[in-house]
Amino acid sequence: MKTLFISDIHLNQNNPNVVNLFLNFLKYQASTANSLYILGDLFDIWIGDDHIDEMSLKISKTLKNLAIQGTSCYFIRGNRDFLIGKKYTKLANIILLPNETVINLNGKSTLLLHGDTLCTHDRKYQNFRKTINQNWIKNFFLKLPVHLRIKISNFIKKTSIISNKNKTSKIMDVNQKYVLNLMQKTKTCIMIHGHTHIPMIHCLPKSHYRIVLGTWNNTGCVLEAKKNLTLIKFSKHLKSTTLYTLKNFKN
Ligand SMILES: [Mn+2]
Repeated sequence: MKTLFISDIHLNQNNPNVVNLFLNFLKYQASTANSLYILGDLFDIWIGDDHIDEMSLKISKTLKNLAIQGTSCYFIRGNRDFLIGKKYTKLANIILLPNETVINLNGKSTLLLHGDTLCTHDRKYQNFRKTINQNWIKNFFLKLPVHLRIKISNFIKKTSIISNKNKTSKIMDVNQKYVLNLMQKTKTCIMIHGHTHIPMIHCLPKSHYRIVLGTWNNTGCVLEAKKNLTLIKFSKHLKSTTLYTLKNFKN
């Protein structure tokens, strides 16, 4: 029994190296697992299911093959691809999960989420998130012509990059207190998320763990759950390096 977790692949047709790295990962690594969980920001930008370009179509076909071959694939939306809808998830044969999902991972109650909602120190971002996640705004945006949606998305991305440059890493990181409260509220002892892009297994009090998945660029990052939990980095030839291991987490 093997379960894999990834996030923040940020697929973009202008970055074919990451696209190929991901396609290879699906074909040769993910296919050996029982389940694959993608915890958001699979795509760098998503402007609606009515605009499926060549790259996202290819990704959907490979994901669909994976499901046909027996690996169940689950998806939680990220802050970049929060507009992915039922049309695309159906096309790719991936199961869309709620933003916060609790699963049983080898007997441990585990909370899965993208991670942006944990960064509560960043008030400006949280307010922005709240605004754009309102249904009427999403529906309004999705009705705009494609070229306008691309323009707006690129503008938001550019503005956020500039604004993040002025924020300290503490502001952009997760709020520890919020994390512990959320784990208590959801009765979970493991939390797995992405978004902050720095892979790590954080040990929290009372044998609780927060696992952060890494972002993809020249290398990919995956959390493999078997008897141990292993955070792995791998290159395009799928040569892998173990970053961190949590041994016998079953006990
Ligand atoms: Mn993100």
